[in-house]
Amino acid sequence: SFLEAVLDHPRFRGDAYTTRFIDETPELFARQERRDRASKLLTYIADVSVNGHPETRGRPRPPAEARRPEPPRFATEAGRAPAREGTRQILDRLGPQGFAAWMRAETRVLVTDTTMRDAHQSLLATRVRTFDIAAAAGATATGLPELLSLECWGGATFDVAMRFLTEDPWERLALIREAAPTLLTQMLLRGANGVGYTNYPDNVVRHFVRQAARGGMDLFRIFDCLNWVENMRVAIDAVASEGKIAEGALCYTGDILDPSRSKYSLAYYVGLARELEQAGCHVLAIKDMAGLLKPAAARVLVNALKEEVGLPLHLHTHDTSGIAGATVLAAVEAGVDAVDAAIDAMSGTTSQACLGSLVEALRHTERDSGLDPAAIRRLSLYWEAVRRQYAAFESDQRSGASEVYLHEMPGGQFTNLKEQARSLGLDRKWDQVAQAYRAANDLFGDIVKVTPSSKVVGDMALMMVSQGISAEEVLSPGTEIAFPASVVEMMRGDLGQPPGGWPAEIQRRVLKGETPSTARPGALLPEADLAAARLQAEAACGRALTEAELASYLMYPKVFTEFCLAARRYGPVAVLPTPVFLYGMEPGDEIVVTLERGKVLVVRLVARSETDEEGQVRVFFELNGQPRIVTVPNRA
Ligand code: BTN
Ligand code: 3PY
Ligand code: ZN
Repeated sequence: SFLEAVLDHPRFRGDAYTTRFIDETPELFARQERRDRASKLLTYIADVSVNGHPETRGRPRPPAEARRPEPPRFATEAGRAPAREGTRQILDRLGPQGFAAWMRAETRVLVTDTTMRDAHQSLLATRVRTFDIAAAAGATATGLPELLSLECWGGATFDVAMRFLTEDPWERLALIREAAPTLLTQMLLRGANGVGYTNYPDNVVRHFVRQAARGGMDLFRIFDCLNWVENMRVAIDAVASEGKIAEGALCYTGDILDPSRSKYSLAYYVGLARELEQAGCHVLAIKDMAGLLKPAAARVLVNALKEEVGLPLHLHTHDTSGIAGATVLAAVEAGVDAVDAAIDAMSGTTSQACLGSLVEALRHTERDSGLDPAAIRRLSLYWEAVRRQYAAFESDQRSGASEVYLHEMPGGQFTNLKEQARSLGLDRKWDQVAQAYRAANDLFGDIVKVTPSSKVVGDMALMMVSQGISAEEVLSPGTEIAFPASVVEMMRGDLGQPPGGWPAEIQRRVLKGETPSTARPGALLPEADLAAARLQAEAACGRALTEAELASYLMYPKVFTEFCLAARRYGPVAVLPTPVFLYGMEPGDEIVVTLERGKVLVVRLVARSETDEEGQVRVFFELNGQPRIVTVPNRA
């Protein structure tokens, strides 16, 4: 045992024992730490094997004969040497401004692979785990060395990792960074909302950006959910001062070719792009989060932005309507510098356009991406097998949906809201929810809908349908309405200002006499006291925290604290293969778990007992050949 090892240690048995014993014999304590981690993981495996995982209960299961995902090995098998210089090295060499000039000078179209962030956020409720992402990162970097970037972090992945996957987003970033040293990493940052759903104090945003940059993030796509540049400046400046790439995004809504949607005209977007350039962005993104940009409009928009703005242009769109491939190709013809796509098996519908098909479509043309279609196919086989393991999180959206032009829901929200409507018993009223979503948008004055403003519109739509309230009734003085809290906050000015301000009538109805603010919320919020927050967080978690962990706590105090406590109980569950994490093991199953490089556990589940009178189940394991018994409650 640990104690015996300590007592037997020559330093302890001799008289040389001092209080520095722990510091001077770290190997003993490291071994104990590993033993603790192994015991905790056995507890987790026993628990999930007996009780299942709360996230998959009652959901479809992957087929029993599912193939184990194996990332392709390019360097050894295909004779491709790992690239020595990729976009990461170009950024290090040239800095962000030089990098932007390099982007503009490239003839080929540059491509971002969104598989590790937006694709699974939009298709699988953001549930893809570090285990599967980190295993793909190295293979993607070697198989597709010509990529511009890996979008792999931020957006909803940050809180979902802690909240539902019991894993640390910072650890994910570190593993990706290590596995893909030649490619730019890319994240989605919601401006003053950071990776959360509400405006944070300026120093919280700055602290977060600094930790992300130091943790290996290179390219920050920054947007504001109302296209209010004022609310993006703190984030843009923070990224620039870390020497990283600030990509300012204009969120595309409406239809520039539709004269009746004049609020979101070509002139509006060109003006916004100029503001972003003035604000110091290095790259400009068209962020078409709902997939509303039609091919003809893409041609016009890209032409105008390339003409009027000096920044390289990066297009992001979604395939919700089924037409994203045409939009991307139109943008490429019009001279867009970079585009987003997802590996084939993770593309289509609410996700991005299909990477392999776009690469093929541009092959042997002037703007050939240089990416290898065979490598994409092999990576896609990996992702196909990964995706199958997440069957519990698939939506029932199997086809293109032109209804998106009606409601304009972002890719990540569409299937999510459908699920939410189902849980409220409104599944047969989906069409009404879609109509109400549009009506709510119009009540708010026709706004950009993207996290978190899209959530507010969704809350309002669900309220209208579940209570049977029409748009006319919302505005009628005769109806007393309890508006969702998120609606009250938005009308108060807590998310910032939309172009032209909030419509006075709905604002009055919602605020019931309270005075709204037009100030930048970050200018009103007091700076967070970081030292005090650290003390609080460390007391709640019972251990010292890194600066990055403090950044998690500042944005998500409750979620982070619960994650810390769950991790203390269950150990580093991120190292478990996904089927084991989600469903546990059956008697006879054996897995090999890598705790850290060179530290491997062989775990065999031998048998489990019946539930005893106390409601406990004993689970019999072999851990590296040694018998271990874990007792867990049967909660069923
Ligand atoms: C957390 O508290 O954040 C994580 C909760 C994990 C609960 C585990 S998952 C496997 C097992 N089955 C349950 O129903 N609960 C535990
Ligand atoms: C997010 O904010 O997570 C988004 O994906 C917005 O499109
Ligand atoms: Zn998106």
